[in-house]
Amino acid sequence: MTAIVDRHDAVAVVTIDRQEALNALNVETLTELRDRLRELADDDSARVVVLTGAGDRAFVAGADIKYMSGLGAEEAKEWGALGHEAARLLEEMPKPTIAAINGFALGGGCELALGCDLRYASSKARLGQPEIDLGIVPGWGGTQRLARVCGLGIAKELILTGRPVEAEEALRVGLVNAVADPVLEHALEVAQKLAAKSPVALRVAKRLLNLSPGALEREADEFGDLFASEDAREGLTAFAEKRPPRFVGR
Ligand code: DAK
Repeated sequence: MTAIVDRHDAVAVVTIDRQEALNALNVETLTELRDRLRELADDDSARVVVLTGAGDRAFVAGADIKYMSGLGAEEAKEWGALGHEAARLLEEMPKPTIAAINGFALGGGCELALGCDLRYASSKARLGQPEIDLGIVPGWGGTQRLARVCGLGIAKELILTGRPVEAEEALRVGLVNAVADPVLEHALEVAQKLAAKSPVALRVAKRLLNLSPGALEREADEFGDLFASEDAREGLTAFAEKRPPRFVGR
């Protein structure tokens, strides 16, 4: 099991545990995560959901690049849909969701955190959307949610350059709500406070706050198409081969 649920009274903590790959998401882990989130969305006894990573190095270091390097355009769309569903469940389930970011939150990891209603980071956390350096783009809602959370200017800088940010900068640009150590303890404190509020009012508040025109489907489509490019193949392969990518522009 790589997506584990623990209960703390009415708070459910979901821990992604694939530490040998810094909790990067392969199909098995992402499917388990999606299934646990589906269950928690329908479970009235879980009033708040906290998402975190196992160990002290990573929240989620992204989608599994080695797995993705073998994907064709159609498979990439399916893979994209799975990640989109997980992020959408975090964003839309009728109860608050909190990311306790205990280390690297890169690529798909940052996108899962962006799906959550609240984000808290440990002082060692590093967040970012480095997909551009792999010849691809954020594909699990990052282009839309990062802009919504931090503003278009910050989102463009972070997505176009791929530059990761440390916890303090993440706080300054509004990417996280607070920096706290130990971060899970802080997230649990907030979660317990939310669990004591009216679930009905929380559900409605969350639904209203989320009202906005969506362009997420477009992102999913374009991401899949990008997988047919030589540059995506090169960027993803170069990571596995531990060498800098040589992009050719097609
Ligand atoms: N995937 C696979 N393995 C990973 C990984 C990842 N994202 N991140 C780390 N690992 C593995 C490393 O390969 C290494 O395994 P071994 O080589 O020892 O077997 C192990 O975890 C420890 O990592 P390092 O040795 O690299 O540790 P360091 O402290 O030196 O560096 C690091 C830590 C986080 C800076 C580095 O590992 C790194 O740069 N990792 C990659 C981060 C990244 O680029 N993440 C974004 C991935 S792209 C889609 C939509 C969205 C996406 C995909 C599809 N569709 C719509 C289809 C999302 C894309 C992404 O998330």
